[in-house]
This record gives sequence, structure tokens and C-alpha cells, in this order.
Amino acid sequence: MARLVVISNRVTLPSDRSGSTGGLAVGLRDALRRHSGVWFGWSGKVADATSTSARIEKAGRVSYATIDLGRVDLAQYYNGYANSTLWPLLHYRLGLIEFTSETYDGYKRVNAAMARALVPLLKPDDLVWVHDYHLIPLGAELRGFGVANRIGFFLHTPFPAMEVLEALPRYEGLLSAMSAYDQVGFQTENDLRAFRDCILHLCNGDTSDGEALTAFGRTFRAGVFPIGIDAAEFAETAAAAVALPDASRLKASLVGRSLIIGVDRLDYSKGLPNRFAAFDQLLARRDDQRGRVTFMQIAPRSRSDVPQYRELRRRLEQVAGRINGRFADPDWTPLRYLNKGFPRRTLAAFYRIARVGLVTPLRDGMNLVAKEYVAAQDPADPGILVLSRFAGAARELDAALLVNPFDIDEIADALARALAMPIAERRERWAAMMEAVQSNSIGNWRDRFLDALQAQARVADLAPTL
Ligand code: GDG
Repeated sequence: MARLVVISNRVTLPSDRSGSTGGLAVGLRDALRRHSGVWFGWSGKVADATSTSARIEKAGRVSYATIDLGRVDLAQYYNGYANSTLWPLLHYRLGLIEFTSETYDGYKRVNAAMARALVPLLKPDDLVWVHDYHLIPLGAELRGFGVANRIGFFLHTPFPAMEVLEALPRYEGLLSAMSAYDQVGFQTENDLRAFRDCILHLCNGDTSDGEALTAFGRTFRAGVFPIGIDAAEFAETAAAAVALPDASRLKASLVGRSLIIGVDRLDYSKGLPNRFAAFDQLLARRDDQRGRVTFMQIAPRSRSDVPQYRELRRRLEQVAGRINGRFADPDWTPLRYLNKGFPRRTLAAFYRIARVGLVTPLRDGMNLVAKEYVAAQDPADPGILVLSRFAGAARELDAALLVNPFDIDEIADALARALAMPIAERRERWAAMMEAVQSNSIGNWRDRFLDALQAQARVADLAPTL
């Protein structure tokens, strides 16, 4: 079996025992163990200058190869172009996009530096799998160094509609960089369709069957590979974790009230202000809910060096304070807003205790929290998921209460409906969702993508076209 080389912005080192490893990190680590290979990326450390070679840490059959980033590079590549230009663009937030030549150059420079540090670690038969928007140009940079391996790219975020992408100065560079891969993967059909439109209409590209695309002098494939979770493992974790002290304390603190739970990185794509407004509206309009429901929003801080994220935090603190100031009783705090992370098993137990999972991103590539919430439920007495139609997960979880995350009234109504839903309907909806979550595991996702990549011819095996 070919070795697998995974490249992502951040590498989760085996020494990370924080218990906060996300599902994706677990899935990638598992794939690497099965194939043996290398996980390459940023160490998370900042130095005066970006490393020119990787530091290697070995654990079993996997080598973890990391580089430190220089201060200026980090500011321009990560906080700058990746998170202040591409992230808002990919989430349809044109008004938030900041574009400067400096950050664009920094983004390209860091991708080139990563390629330079990676090349000496590659063997000719390695399957190379690049992840996410931080690293779009990496494949083209590797090709520039003569790397002829099969190289795949998976985009975890949405891919925007053509008219949105066109707003990005020099967007052609991104599309041409994506055509340097052999296999490009997206979360949903929508994303693939949008990408195909861009290749066909903005780049004079061509397609024979909708998946094989030709542009910029290369032929490559693009497909849909929705990411999943290990549902059985998550269900087991949740069932066992409800007995832990953290879970018992939460349950006791509710004194019989229903719990609504939200779990999201503190990010403007996750729709938190509208979600808070919907809860406010539920309490304002429905006397019967006052004192009977608690909403707990877990929102660990993320990207705090980007001003828009700090601004979002300020705004949410104000709204949370207003809601509690308006509705709280001496023995009831309606909204519990926690800016910190929890170990994975604690989260799993919290999901299981919650009667409603509230997942209302304005746009989301997939949203794993939605799938985790479903997997964590007690089959005998499952909770109900209220889910944004603009999360990739809505494609598979259509038995959730689907809402438009811009429509506060609709979210508030869905909350009221979820809180009052009879057990028979909850069970029926949950069974349909659980089947969807189980049938598309993280293992399926990984295997489908790698099989598709493996099926491509290596660049070196192709007959010369001249
Ligand atoms: C990107 C795309 C796509 C959250 N808080 C804690 C914690 N988490 C975990 C969740 C979940 C993960 O983080 C978040 O995944 P999401 O999918 O919801 O969102 P993004 O971080 O934006 O991920 C997204 C994903 O990539 C995968 O392709 O679905 O669309 O934006 O697993 O449980 N985990 C722990 N403590 C926390 O406090 N342990």
C-alpha cells in the first residue's frame, strides 16, 4: 500500500493529550496509521523566521513533520489572507473581505516554504493529500519542484458561487492552483457545481462527464466527498460519559428544565448573534417557556488575532448579558454562554443531556457538531436537531428541523416545536438521522477520497502531450 502524506495547516501531535482533538484530527491520524506515512504542517509555534526544514517526531508508523512560522508570515498568511480574505469569501461574506497584495504574497510565500520543506520527505509513490483553504497553492508549488506524485486536495469549507468568487481580486490564481491537483474534493454537490461553473465559465475550461475537468492545460477530477464521524464510537463515548461528574453536575443544575445546546468555534460563520436573538424571541413571545428552558452555548475562542472575531465576541457578550438581564430569575439563568473548550467526552455527554441541538451556521462546509449531536442521543429518548439549511450536513440530515438561519422567527418557532415534540416523532426523526450519520462514517470519507486519488494516473505515467 502506498504511503500517505497528509498536509494540513495545523498538525495534531501525538503528544497532544488535551483530549480536545477534533473528529477530523482523529480520522486523519487513523488513516495515517493504516497507511503509514507523514503528517506535515505548522507546529503552532511562532518564530522570528519560518523554518526551512521540518522537525520530525515519530510515533509508530507515522512521522509528524512540522515547521514553525515566522511572525510576519503568520500575520500575512494565516491571520491575513487565509482568515481575513479567503474565509469570509468562502462563506459568502463579501462585506468582510480584506484584500491586500502583502497578505496575498505572504500566503503564496508560506505555501512555497511549506512545499520546499516537504519535498525532501516525499517518496515517488506517496499519495499526497492536502487539506483546506490555507493550502490551495501547495499542489502547484510541489509541481514546481518536479513532484509527479498523485496529489489530492479536499476543501472543508463551502466553495462559493461564481459571482461571489469573482469579487476576489486575482481569483484566477486560486482556480489555476486547484487545477494542479489530480483529485479535488468538496463537501456537497452545491460546492462541486459552483467550482465546475467557475472552471467552465471563468477559465474557458471543459468537462466530459462533469467530474473530469480540463483547464490551464491540465486534466483533473473533482468530486463530492461529504465528511462524516465515527458514529458508533461517539455514541459509546456519550453513553459512558453521562455518568461522569461534569455531566452529573450539569444535569443537577438544570433541575428538570430542558436544555438547548450549541457548540461552535467563536466564528461569525456560525450565526451566533441570530441564534441568541431567536432564543430571546422564544422567551419574549412564549410565557410558557420562561423558567422552563436553559440554552447553553459553548463557544471556544478562535482566531482572536483577527479583529472581526474580537468584535463578534464583544457583541455576543452584550447580547448574552441583555437576555439574562431581561429574563433571569433568582433561580434561573436562561443563557449560559461559555467561551471555553471541553474535553470531547464531556461534550458528548452534554449533547446527550440536551433536548435540543441548535446548529444554525449562516454557511458551513459540513458541520460535524450536527452529526455528533445526533450520534450522542439516547435512542430511547432522543433529542431533536434544529439545523441550518446552509450547513452541508442539511443534505444528509433532512429529518432535522431545518431552518433559514437569517430568519429569527423561524428559528424561534423551530425551538418551540422541538421543545414540545412528542417522543414518537423525536424517535422517528432521530432514527432517520442516525442512519444517515452511520452510513457515512469518517472512514468512508477517507477511503472514498483516497480510492479516487489512487485511481488517477501519476503525472510521470502520462504520455507526453507534445
Ligand atoms: C471545518 C468546516 C467542516 C468544538 N468545540 C469543542 C470541540 N469542538 C469540535 C466539535 C467538532 C469540531 O470541533 C468542529 O467542527 P465543525 O464541523 O462543526 O466546524 P469547523 O471547525 O468550522 O470545521 C466545517 C469541518 O471543517 C470538517 O470538514 O464540517 O464545515 O468549517 O468536532 O466537536 N471539541 C472539543 N471541545 C470543544 O470545546 N473537544
